[in-house]
Amino acid sequence: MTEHETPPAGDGSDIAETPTHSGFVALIGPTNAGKSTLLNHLVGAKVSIVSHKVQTTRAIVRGIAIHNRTQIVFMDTPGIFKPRRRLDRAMVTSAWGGAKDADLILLMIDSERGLRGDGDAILEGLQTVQQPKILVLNKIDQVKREDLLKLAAAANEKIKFDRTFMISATTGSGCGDLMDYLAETLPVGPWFYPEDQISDLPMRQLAAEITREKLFLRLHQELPYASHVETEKWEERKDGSVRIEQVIYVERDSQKKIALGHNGDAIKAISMASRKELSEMLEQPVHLFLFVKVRENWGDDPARFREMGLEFPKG
Ligand SMILES: Nc1nc2c(ncn2[C@@H]2O[C@H](COP(=O)(O)OP(=O)(O)OP(=O)(O)O)[C@@H](O)[C@H]2O)c(=O)[nH]1
Ligand SMILES: [Mg+2]
Repeated sequence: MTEHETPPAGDGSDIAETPTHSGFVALIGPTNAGKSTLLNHLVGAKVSIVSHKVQTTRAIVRGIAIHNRTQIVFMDTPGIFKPRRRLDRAMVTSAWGGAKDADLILLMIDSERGLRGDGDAILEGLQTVQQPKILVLNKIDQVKREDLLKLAAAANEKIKFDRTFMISATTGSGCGDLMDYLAETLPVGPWFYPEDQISDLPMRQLAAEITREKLFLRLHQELPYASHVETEKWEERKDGSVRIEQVIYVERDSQKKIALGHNGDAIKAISMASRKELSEMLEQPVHLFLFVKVRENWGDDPARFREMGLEFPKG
């Protein structure tokens, strides 16, 4: 552990005496609790996609923030729920895997929803997890204070949390205290990433995620869950623009029709929204080409799981 006592190389200024701190914080919780919203808020940029629908995040996304002298690597995980499909199982396994790799576990609960649904089962699952745990009650803009206190007491009865925070990931209320606590609590050690890095997601993958977010926002019922987006081509052009080609995989021809929409309306709207966000993010003009392909068994294809950064569950 000696390397944990040296400040990072090149840090020979007057503050070199103050040791740096660093560590991994896993954001876990039921789906739709607001984990990705919090990650983006704390990192100060969009690194993980957000939607009002459940099961938006599919694999672990790391977002990196610096607070005082501490580099905090947040691991946004897929929400934990009762899995049905192979993809569901891979998502839930990845979430618990994220918890195992962390220095500290942040359990996020939607205060409006409380422990109903998957909350109770997650608290039970956490009992065998060794790392220090904190409870974060989110969406406090939606509930009464007395209900929050009751919820905090009920959760703390089941698990020994080191601290409980009450926040709103959308307004930022309570997030400063949370960051102060994390910065103080994570161990002394060198930073894991360069100072200006905010995510470990390759740009091609983030671009595919941005399109998937637009698809989640625009399409309904089973379609978002039956689809998957990959970036196939990324071509920087001499004029400073970039040409990006992406494929939206769906499972059936009927879904392809819905994804395209009447006269191509749906795909046009998805493409426009995604292109707008991508060009803002990349700070360059983007030519985005979306293709919808039917691939009946993409949900059982190991290559698709690899592309998403998920282990392929056998059987
Ligand atoms: N009112 C309110 N809404 C919030 C807050 N935080 C998040 N939301 C909303 O909750 C919904 C779900 O947010 P996400 O960040 O996608 O939730 P998640 O936990 O990452 O969900 P999964 O990836 O599906 O597990 C979105 O519509 C957010 O805008 C909050 O503090 N207050
Ligand atoms: Mg999420």
